[in-house]
Amino acid sequence: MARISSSKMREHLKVYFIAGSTNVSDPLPEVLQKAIDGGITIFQYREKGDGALTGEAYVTLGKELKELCNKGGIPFIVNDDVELALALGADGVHIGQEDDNVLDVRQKIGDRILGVSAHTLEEARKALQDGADYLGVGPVFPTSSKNDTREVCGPQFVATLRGQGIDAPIVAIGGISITNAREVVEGKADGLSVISAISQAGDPREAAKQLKEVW
Ligand code: 3NM
Repeated sequence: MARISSSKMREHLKVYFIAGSTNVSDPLPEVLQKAIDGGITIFQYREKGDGALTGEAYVTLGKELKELCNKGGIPFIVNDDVELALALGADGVHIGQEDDNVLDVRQKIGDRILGVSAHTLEEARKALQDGADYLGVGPVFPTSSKNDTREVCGPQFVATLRGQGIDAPIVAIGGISITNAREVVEGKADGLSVISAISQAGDPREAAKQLKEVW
């Protein structure tokens, strides 16, 4: 296996759904299946926050979600847990600046996909140098799905990074909805990453479909 190409990575990033059991009112596998039916292009299992599953329940849910992604033909990414990613045979891992060291994670996961959150030019450069396949940039808008975000950077920050020579695949995150998704696309991101726009939607399938149509 070789590292994923930038062009393939960009295709996968288009509609990037992130969720854990605390982000949904219906069972997450049901919501994920609807999102897959609506056309999401990648999924990240992010089990965080009050009431997050631990132990066997955490692993069992991950296994079920991974199977749905496999059947749906989309990559399954695990947030910030290399051991779980390896145990489940995930397609990749996403880490933040506060998580494990990028070089260490790259070494542990081999050629699997590695995504890294970056909020400045320096963080972006370092993450890519150390082995990231894509960058997560945000929050581009205010979000209520994560408490400890950095300051809102706006969708134009992605274009700023492009102007500074970062041409790696970038997915924008934070407060993205169908009403502002076009601004993100125009800001030169390769993908839209959302939690609530799909997980809290009355119809997750339709929400995913509409986000896909923005492209
Ligand atoms: N990371 P929603 S913002 C998981 O800025 C996450 O790095 C962010 O959720 C960052 O789509 C965020 O509901 C939450 O706003 C995104």
